[in-house]
Amino acid sequence: MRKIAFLLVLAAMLLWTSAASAHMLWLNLTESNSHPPGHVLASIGFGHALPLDDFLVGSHGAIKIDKYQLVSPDMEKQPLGLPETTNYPSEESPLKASVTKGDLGLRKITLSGEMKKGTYQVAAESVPIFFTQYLDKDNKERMAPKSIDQIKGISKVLLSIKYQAYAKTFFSVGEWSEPKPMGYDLEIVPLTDLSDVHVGDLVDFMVTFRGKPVNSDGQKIHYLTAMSNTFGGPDGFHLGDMLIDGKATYRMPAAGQWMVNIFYSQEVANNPDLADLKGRCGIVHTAASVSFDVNP
Ligand SMILES: [Cu+2]
Repeated sequence: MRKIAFLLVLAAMLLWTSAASAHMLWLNLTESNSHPPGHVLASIGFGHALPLDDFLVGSHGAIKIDKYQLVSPDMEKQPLGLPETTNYPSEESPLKASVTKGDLGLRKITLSGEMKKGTYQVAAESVPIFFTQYLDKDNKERMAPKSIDQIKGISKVLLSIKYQAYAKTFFSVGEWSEPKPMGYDLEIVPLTDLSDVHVGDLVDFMVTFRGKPVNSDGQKIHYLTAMSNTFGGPDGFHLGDMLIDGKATYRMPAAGQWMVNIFYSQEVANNPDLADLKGRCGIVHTAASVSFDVNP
């Protein structure tokens, strides 16, 4: 039953009318230095509004986390434990509001003097999902959370999608070092020290798909968007920079938590880079985000 509910919200989520209605996946990080050597708290954000919007499985969208990790400057990985996606029943209250328990991957990472200096990444990636809408042998419309090659008796494929999302955030111990790519299909790497960004500073990002810089050309324009809970977010808009040779730049206009995000969609047909997905799906939707703080 839970699986069916998950699939229904997934189907709803995939019927995006625009990227603005799509749910984003991101990571939150707060640093606490009151008790040296300090700690950080990490959590997973999902939905539309920073820092926390909704649970990972809800009535408006759903995502399953595959990996949630702390990564050292030299790419040693420590699993943080997957968030529970149990759908706890809502408790009705006499206040006419219902209360639901949940888990957004809240983790405390206590620092120590023996840690390697440099930039640590907190990274999450979703379970890749296939979704196919098709006509069966009797021309009846059906949906399945599978790739085309896993379904028997298709007479016509109406829509077939692969979807995956990646999210990263960073903190530095001692000093910032340029974070290495995680090796994700869609990867955003900051080219600027994100541990000390102030209003008015320029920040640069490199965006790659399967290792190649994402470019805008005569066929397609790709944007990296940026939004904050202090700028754009509350009014429902974001800043956007067109990706040229993978690069996007912003001059940060306000202090607060910021998230850069990209939704990257490609057709599998005639794309030699996606040859491994041929016969499995028609469209690949991939999302990636990086979140960071801007100081006044
Ligand atoms: Cu929503």
